[in-house]
Amino acid sequence: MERTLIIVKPDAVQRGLIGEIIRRFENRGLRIAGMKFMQVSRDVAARHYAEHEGKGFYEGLIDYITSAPVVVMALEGKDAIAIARNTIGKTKPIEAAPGTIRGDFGMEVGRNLVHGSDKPESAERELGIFFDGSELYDWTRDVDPWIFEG
Ligand code: D4T
Repeated sequence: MERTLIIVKPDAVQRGLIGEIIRRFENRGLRIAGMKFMQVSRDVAARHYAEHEGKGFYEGLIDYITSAPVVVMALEGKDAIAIARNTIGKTKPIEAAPGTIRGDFGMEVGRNLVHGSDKPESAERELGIFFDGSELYDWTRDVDPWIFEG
């Protein structure tokens, strides 16, 4: 089982899309291991987006992610990182396929609704930024054998 860090970004929260976005991940089969509603501080945003520091879009990115509350989630499942990424769609909504979150609700890269970790090392690092170990739960669902082969 793999875990990934998902952020329902400020634009999605403002647009009333929290439920719609969680529904898509739940429908896919991903299991929620942790979830909270919070406002991201500039310090936390800088840690999360450290790899982009110095890029032209960096300041706008920090302004955007700190502009209003977000929902952060730890989702788990086999290949959870890749599964979540293709549920979200390509970074630029113009390239995102219809049926993906960004392909169905997004127009601009700077308002792309959702974040999902891109690889296992990123997931581990990002989960550590947003969650204490005690906020992540090991549990199973009765339906899991009907979603995961074993
Ligand atoms: P996030 O991290 O928000 O899930 O986006 P991605 O993982 O899909 O894409 P990323 O790390 O390459 O970009 C992080 C963040 O920066 C914004 N961005 C990116 C932007 O405003 N302009 C750009 O040209 C790029 C590449 C959008 C997502």
